[in-house]
Amino acid sequence: MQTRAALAVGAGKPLEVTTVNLEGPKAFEVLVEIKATGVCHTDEFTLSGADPEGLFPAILGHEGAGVVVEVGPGVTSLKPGDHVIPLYTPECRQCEYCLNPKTNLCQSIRSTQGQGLMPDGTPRFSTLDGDPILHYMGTSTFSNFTVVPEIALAKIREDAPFDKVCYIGCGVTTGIGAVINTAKVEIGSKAIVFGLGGIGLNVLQGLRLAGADMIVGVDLNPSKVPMAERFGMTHFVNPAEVEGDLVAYLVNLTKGGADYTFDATGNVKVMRTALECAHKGWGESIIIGVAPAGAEISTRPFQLVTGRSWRGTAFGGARGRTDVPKIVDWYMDGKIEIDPMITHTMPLDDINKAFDLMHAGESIRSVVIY
Ligand code: NAD
Ligand code: DAO
Ligand code: ZN
Repeated sequence: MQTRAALAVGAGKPLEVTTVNLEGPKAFEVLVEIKATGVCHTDEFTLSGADPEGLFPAILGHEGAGVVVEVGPGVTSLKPGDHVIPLYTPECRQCEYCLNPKTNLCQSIRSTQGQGLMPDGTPRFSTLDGDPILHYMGTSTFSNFTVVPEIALAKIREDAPFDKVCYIGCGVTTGIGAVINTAKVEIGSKAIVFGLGGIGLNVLQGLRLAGADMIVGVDLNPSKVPMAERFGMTHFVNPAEVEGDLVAYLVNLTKGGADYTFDATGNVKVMRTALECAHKGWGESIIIGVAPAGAEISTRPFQLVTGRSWRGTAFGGARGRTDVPKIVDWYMDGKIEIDPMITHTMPLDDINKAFDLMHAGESIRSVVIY
């Protein structure tokens, strides 16, 4: 078949909205009509050329929602008409990783996914001239139709609006999951969230859901405050306005340090601050932000000797086929909010505007509606 898609032709170049060829699903694969997709910083990271693993030409996009059109041989868990969210972290339920309750990093299709290929080692997309086009994060949601492995699709309820729940495909699950699955925050905790963007806001609402008492937000941009308060922030700190040492200020504010801190900036200096303002003896600091290629974190080892721990999380520690449908239910039941964070929507033809809005700091999430 043919489908409209936004093609990433090379690093630093705008996406080209065009028609491409798409082969049907092979064994254990599913053809999905994408109805809506968020545009995330990770797409921008790859498109900009900053991602050392970025491959071109490719169809980017990893935050989508849509409907199953056709299933390949051997597919048993999905049928045409099912509503789904593609998962860049699959859940095969069989590999060594899936069988270990300590991780969500299913490895069963990791190597081909990283090469922009389907699990059989070939792409399904090609140009109208027949040249191969690579997949991205196993999802390629910047195409109206895409082929995804069965193990990388979460089946969701049919009354959930695609243009909102697509955000659960990355940002919502990453932020809330970091609190619930990774940190396992207890009722009454004190927490500090560094970075109040699309991920940090979801950490805030995860903390509110978990019953944290004190939720401190830290951001250099004070325009983030109204939205952050709406999502549960109880105190705001702008590092640019703190005189003296930021760690000492935050330790004082939290009366000894926070039980949990979260980095949602991707800045390694911020990650150090986050670790060091966690409470002596038990404080945990969770790294969510993805740092630039080659960047390294550092602290004095005594920070860890004295009981702080440093951890990280991918996709909020969520096992997508199991957890994503539950998060969709939380949204539909009013336990979490998504709508205010979707600040802009646009048709596929205007997808480059989503990147412009992101660069200008004007959007939290832009969503392309097909
Ligand atoms: P964003 O740009 O929307 O938000 C980042 C926020 O950090 C902004 O509000 C900015 O003002 C603030 N900030 C920047 N430097 C700061 C500093 N020195 N001190 C305090 N605040 C500062 O980005 P986002 O979409 O929220 O993503 C945040 C990070 O999470 C990115 O690095 C992204 O790649 C990463 N991410 C990780 C995962 C995962 O699974 N681990 C998933 C998605 C995104
Ligand atoms: O299993 O080795 C692996 C790779 C897991 C990838 C996890 C990616 C998490 C962060 C990327 C940002 C997602 C939008
Ligand atoms: Zn697995």
